[in-house]
Amino acid sequence: MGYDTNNIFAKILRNEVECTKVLENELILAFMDVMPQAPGHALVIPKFATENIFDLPEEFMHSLLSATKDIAKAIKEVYDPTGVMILQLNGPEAGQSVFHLHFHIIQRSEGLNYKFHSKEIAPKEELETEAKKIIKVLKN
Ligand code: DGP
Repeated sequence: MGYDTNNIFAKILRNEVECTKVLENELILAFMDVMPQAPGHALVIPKFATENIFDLPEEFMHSLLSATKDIAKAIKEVYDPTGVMILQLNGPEAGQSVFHLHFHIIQRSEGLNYKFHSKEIAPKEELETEAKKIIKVLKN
């Protein structure tokens, strides 16, 4: 089974489904996870149709990792967590649920009310509030 062009992130890339963007260039898009495990939970995806990291062309690697690092740094600055987790899942057995390659960036701190993976949809206003904080730091 190949890449499903109707997966939700493909629809986001085609502007058929809304998302709360934090960063975009010609190679990548970063936006808030609609089911955040912690405030500021962001996703970075390549503008290339691939389910997983194995089929990603080299030319996307730098942008993808660079954007992931910039957002991780912004999350560190905004929330001052003791840790930042970067997750990338390949295949259902690894827990992947959306089959377009993505990196999760999630703050971690002891005592933080950390939610389960893909469980609870956050209100749009909440995602926008957190996105604004991250965008402000990214722009500095
Ligand atoms: P994974 O299990 O690594 O494939 O995680 C997919 C993530 O995508 C999960 O944390 C929830 C998030 N997600 C699912 N549907 C949508 C959506 O429509 N919009 C956004 N922004 N995130 C989504």
